[in-house]
Amino acid sequence: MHSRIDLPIDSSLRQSPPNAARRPDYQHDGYWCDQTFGAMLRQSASCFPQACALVDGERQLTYQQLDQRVDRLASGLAHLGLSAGDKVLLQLPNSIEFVEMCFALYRLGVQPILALPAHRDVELASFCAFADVSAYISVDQSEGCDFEALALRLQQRFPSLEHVIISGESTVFRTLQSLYLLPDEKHSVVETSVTPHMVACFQLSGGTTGVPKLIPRRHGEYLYNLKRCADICRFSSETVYLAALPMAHNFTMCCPGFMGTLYAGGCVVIARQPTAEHCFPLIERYQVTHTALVPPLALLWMEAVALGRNPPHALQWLQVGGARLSYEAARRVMPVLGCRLQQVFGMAEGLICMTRPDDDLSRVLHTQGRPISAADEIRVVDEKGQCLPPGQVGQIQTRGPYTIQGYYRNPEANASAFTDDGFYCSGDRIELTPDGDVIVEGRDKDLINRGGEKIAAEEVENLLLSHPAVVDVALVAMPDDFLGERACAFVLAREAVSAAALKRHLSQQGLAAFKLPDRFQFIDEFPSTGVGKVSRQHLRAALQQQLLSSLEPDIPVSS
Ligand code: OOB
Repeated sequence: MHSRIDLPIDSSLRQSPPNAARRPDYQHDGYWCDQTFGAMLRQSASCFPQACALVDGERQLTYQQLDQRVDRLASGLAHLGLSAGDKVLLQLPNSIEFVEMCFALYRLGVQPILALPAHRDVELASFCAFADVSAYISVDQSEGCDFEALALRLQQRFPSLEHVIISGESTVFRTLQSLYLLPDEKHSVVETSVTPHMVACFQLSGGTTGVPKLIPRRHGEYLYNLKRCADICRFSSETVYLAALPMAHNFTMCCPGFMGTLYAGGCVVIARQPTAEHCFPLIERYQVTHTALVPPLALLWMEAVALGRNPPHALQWLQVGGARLSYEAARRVMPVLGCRLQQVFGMAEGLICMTRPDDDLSRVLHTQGRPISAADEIRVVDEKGQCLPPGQVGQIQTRGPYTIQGYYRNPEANASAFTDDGFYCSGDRIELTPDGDVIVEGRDKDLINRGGEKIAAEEVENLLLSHPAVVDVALVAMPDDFLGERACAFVLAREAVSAAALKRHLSQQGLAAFKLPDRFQFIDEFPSTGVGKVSRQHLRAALQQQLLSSLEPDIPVSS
């Protein structure tokens, strides 16, 4: 078996006042793993050579095959001239190619910027503007997008983009598949000088607003992150993990994700789509034990069962994170999907909190768990930066062994997102329970300020979700000349329901009148971020657009 790092688990959170001691030396204190991702795969391949590592459609690879193919690919990439320290833009859909490419780049010390399949010119160009990117690795076509044309546009704007590597067919660019095909004598075992302290990859900041920023993650700390998650989630060689969300995302990659599964010797089943239609049959066929979803998808999976689809029987654990899972939705997971729920509050910048397998139900339904490391520090502060006691809601500040100290080449963002003593301020509003569990109340921007009266989107959303006709809902602020902001509820309904009926439902439950949404808008689908979270930014923009084109001075309640 793998050697595990022996560190205290679950000891109570360290609370420290602002501007306290210097940042601890996590490397010196033994938190970081003395290993690289390339070595981690090598170790798994030697422990479980014939076990199935990856399933992608009808293709399957053992650990030994994966390890060897990664070496071949690394050698092909080295032959192109890519070497340690180079940065590449990696944008592949969930596939064996994605996993192999990650490991090949990690082995070479080439640092991928982990773009999501949904990113387009705006995001990709901004990544190229922040880093000297020497290659773009993508697919030919996907979801109606011509990525070769996109690659040409990027190359015109960014001369450093020397190579484009396309998975699939290409007459213009080198194909990814051709990189495995060097004649044997040209393949050399790539000797790597990669150390645990080096940057492995760039994750992307993933809030629901703004263009993503680059987050440097190092081999040693990122491995520590995934091993702690894998240990807490009890991943083993028996684990079958379904990668349903984009594999480039921190949640699916390392919390514990597919990397945690490969560390533990389990099997990763790759889903091309996160829908119930696609995933339920995969879960049954491969006896998937674990998967991870964002709340809107968890709701759609439950809706699929409510509409008559058989629940995915093999599934033992569903991790839900990335956005607030309402209590109403959380309590339905077990009865509807037949599996246990684990709530995860995480961020690409570092801090991961999760409920534990042994937690009682109330803790799992009401909280987003506690940090994965004994060295994680969380403090909750008010607008003036003063620490608040447990039980009070404020802004989270966090510091720890795998939480970054700054974005890559972004002094402006760093000035506002990090404190002098190295704590990261994510903009989330949380409460800490006396037991050290985190309850996420929302983001700063989710608080609607209606003429001075504050409405927490979460509270109203929760009540709306308890209406039988409502599948999902998002409450966002709309600008208003008189009150500053008013509230608009976007509703995905499973059957016809009027705005008046929903308002009545809210009033009957005793919601203060000022918190009743000023407008209801029924929609068929929520705009989503790259990983499938509801994009409040898009909802706000849509409202803005409607308001600008509306001639009515006041805002009607649509029904
Ligand atoms: C995960 O990472 P990111 O970087 O895409 O997004 C981070 C942000 C957090 O700052 C918070 O605003 C929100 O997403 N968030 C949650 C949440 N988990 C994340 N908000 C409420 N409840 C939760 N459970 O989203 C991510 C990374 C690793 C694991 C899980 C999620």
